[in-house]
Amino acid sequence: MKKILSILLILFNGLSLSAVFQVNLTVQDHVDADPGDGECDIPTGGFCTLRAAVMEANALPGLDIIVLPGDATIRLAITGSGEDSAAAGDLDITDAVSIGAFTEPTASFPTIDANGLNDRVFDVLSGSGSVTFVNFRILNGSADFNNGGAINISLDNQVAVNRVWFEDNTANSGGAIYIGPLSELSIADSVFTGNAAVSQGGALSVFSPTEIEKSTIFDNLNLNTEFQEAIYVGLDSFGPTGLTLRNSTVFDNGSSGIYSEGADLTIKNSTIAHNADRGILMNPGTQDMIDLRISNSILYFNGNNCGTGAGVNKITDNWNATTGSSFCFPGSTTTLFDDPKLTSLKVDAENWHRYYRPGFFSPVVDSAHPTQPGPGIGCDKEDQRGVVRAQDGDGNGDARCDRGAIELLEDVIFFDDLDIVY
Ligand SMILES: [Ca+2]
Ligand SMILES: [Ca+2]
Ligand SMILES: [Ca+2]
Ligand SMILES: [Ca+2]
Repeated sequence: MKKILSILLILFNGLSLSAVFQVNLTVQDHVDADPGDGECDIPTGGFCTLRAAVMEANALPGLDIIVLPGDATIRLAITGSGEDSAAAGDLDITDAVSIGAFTEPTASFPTIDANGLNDRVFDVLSGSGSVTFVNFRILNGSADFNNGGAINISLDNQVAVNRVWFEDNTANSGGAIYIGPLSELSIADSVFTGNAAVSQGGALSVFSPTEIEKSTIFDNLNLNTEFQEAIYVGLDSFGPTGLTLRNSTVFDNGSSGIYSEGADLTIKNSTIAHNADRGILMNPGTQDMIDLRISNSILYFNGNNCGTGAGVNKITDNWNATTGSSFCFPGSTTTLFDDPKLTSLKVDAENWHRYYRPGFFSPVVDSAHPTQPGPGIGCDKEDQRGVVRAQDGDGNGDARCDRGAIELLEDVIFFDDLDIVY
């Protein structure tokens, strides 16, 4: 939060061209009366809706800031898909913008509800530049014959998603988010649940370099009859692609967790569990060779934890742990077990993240790569919840990172869970 506040202050103080629009009407959906006059105001009453704010921010050159009110449900209701000026259907973004409830606590995050819009929520059109979404929820976006139910990202954009909850969004590809070629996407501290896609990526479909960290991805659906996955990572002939996943939990998706078709995967300190079919599936497609780099991670109780076709270079002798076979994780540092001794599903105090925490006697505690937190093969400095790594979870006086998304706290060892059977 401090980081977001300081970024805001820099924006307020440093960029005189930035306009700040405070949304103050949420129960109705209206256009801006005069985009480009510097005022976010609807035709009558002098109010500012989210739609009017987006139209005004598009019309003003340069980065603008749209502040959403806390404890509000913003209802989008002006229908008309295929329109590209944010006046109808989805909110088209054509210029750099930051949108969010920047200073609100989690319990007061606003919800953008697209039920009744019959369109996706945000369409980041080509060349918008830097676009940031912070601190809110997106529900019920639908791009049923198109891509990206909540957010669609076209060429030449750098999109950051920070602490956003995506639920019940649907699309042909990328139920919540679709990113096409030649852009960048970074997602942090976010949750994807209940999203669905017809062809690819119940939660996300990515065709540009994408980083996901400290996020929860569960109960997303994919309705095709072939490979069905929560996160689809695709190949694009115009530019780089690939997915990096760190300190995140991917579970209970129907039916697989992550499917890469021709793109590299880098997975670090993540937990991939209870997905009905595969945890990870990789296929080089038209590529000669793609890389699977996975370290300090746990894959367990998926229908099949990990499968790859020929042509996948497994850079995996890196302190992973898995049930069943070590097919994807050859190497002496892989731990095979029948049961990782993690807790049943936990919900954090803010009802935001879900995760499986190691029990005190779990083999994943203090057993990640011995390098201290930092770049390279070692763990990151914080786990999925923001808990500082490394903690001395096994109480032997030597603090070392745990495998998986969650670091066992030193001071909870006396509260080990009754649901773990040793
Ligand atoms: Ca205006
Ligand atoms: Ca602008
Ligand atoms: Ca539109
Ligand atoms: Ca530890």
